Amino acid sequence: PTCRAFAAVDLGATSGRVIVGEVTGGPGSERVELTEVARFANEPVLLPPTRGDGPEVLTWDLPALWRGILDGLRDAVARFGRLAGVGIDSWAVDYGIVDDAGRLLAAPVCYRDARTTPVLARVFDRVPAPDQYAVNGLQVQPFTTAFQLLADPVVATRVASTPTDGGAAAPTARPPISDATGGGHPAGTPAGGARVLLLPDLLGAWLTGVERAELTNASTTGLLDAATRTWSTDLLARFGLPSDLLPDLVAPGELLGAVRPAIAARLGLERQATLPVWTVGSHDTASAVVAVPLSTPSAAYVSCGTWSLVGLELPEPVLTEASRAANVTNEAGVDGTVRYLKNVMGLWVLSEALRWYASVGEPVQLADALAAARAVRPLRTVVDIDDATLLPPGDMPGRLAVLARATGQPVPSDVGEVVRCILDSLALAYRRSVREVGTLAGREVDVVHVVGGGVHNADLMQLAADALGVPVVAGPAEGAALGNVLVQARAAGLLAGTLADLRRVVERSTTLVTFTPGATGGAGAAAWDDAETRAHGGAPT
Ligand code: LFR
Repeated sequence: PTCRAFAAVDLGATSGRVIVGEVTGGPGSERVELTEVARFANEPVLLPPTRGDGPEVLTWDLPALWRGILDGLRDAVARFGRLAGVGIDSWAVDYGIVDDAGRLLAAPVCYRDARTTPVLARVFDRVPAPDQYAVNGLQVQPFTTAFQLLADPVVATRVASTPTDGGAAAPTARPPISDATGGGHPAGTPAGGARVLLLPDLLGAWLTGVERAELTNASTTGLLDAATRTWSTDLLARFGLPSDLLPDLVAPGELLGAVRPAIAARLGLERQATLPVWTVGSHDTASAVVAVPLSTPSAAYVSCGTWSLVGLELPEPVLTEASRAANVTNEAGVDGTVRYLKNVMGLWVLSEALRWYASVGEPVQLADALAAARAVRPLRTVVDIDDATLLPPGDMPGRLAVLARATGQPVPSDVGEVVRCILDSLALAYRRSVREVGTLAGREVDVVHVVGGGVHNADLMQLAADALGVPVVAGPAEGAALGNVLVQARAAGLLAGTLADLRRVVERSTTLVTFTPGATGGAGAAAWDDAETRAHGGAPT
């Protein structure tokens, strides 16, 4: 019989998972059944310098992730006997650098590290933001891959050792934006032929020996042309980055390669000759959007996890000045679609607040924190949850207090008040963002679908419906893993059709829950309008 089980490796900022999706049912009635085979922690590690008093660097523990992936795949093989494929997705923008021989040169740095701060001051002088957006259509975030590359000493060495790069980026003519060249590698040393691989591409290359840049994640680098979906040689040159720094692009839904024999042996693959690795939407948000069971032509979505990605699926990018000014991003989706969305700071603020309470000796369970929040007056204190101070790890209650004071509102002091402030402020940001993307794309949003772990948070789902004033349809929770499996299964020939067809499979495979505005007597439109004013420091009404 045909093997119908696909392993999705889905890496999030707090945990990694290996989830097997089995395709069941015949043509027109297929379903995908997910089984979580392995879950492992993803804990960034601060690495100190060996000399001087420079800052510590926040890095990803890639060896731990790799071990978790291999162990998880081995368990998947043991449990399901055979696998029809593997696909990898993770958060975006972060990368590893490999040398000429493909060896990893340094621990990948976490996007929440502050290393790009000095670069950001210069990069927009060199390449003005409107020029960047006209080509890449990308939101400005301090962690965009291009900015990280300009802050990366290994890349600086590579740039210095590249004699000319089409003229425009010749180091003598244009001093690099980066000032990170202090590493002291002479030109031509290992960094000379270094290549940058986004994390899922790096892991895929470890599995198969094939180096590619998957398109959806490549669109978060700042170096992809949003219209042509090819690397922008123009932006690479203007940033002073060598044009051969990045591998060739590959679309989602292709065969990347077969798992190498040495690794296959470690996975216990005795019962099959080869294990294919398929390209998927390797940006987790791209895979999650595949699994959004969009129910109307004007439906919006929220991919609700560490981040909340709030937006629309569009056929073409929106590259207008108004769109740039609103910092809406045009990221590449599966099947040529555009993920037109805003990054809302997300459940990170909640999980980091709870981590903070635990670290100061006041641990609190999520369920208890949510119960305490329920008892607090709605919209008591609302902040701009996207404030840049909330990006790095640290004291979330303290930072929320600063924002509350700055906007003349009561300071959230106990756990209930802090969590209430976070949930209300998230819902408020969903409202703001859905309106913004709808207006800029010319769509009147009539329903909002939520996928990702956040769908388990019924308090947040009801608040979102109240704030948005339209129904919120919650599910599936494992959006990224399901989207990952769907694209693999189609590539392998077990499913067919367009994204709309794949989304019918999602509907058949999941129980969706609808939250109706006002169903539990929550705040109405006027109260949310007032909250919006207060969050931005306007006088309370
Ligand atoms: C969500 C996500 C977002 C991206 C952020 C950083 O997990 O991938 O889409 O902006 O993480 O990579």
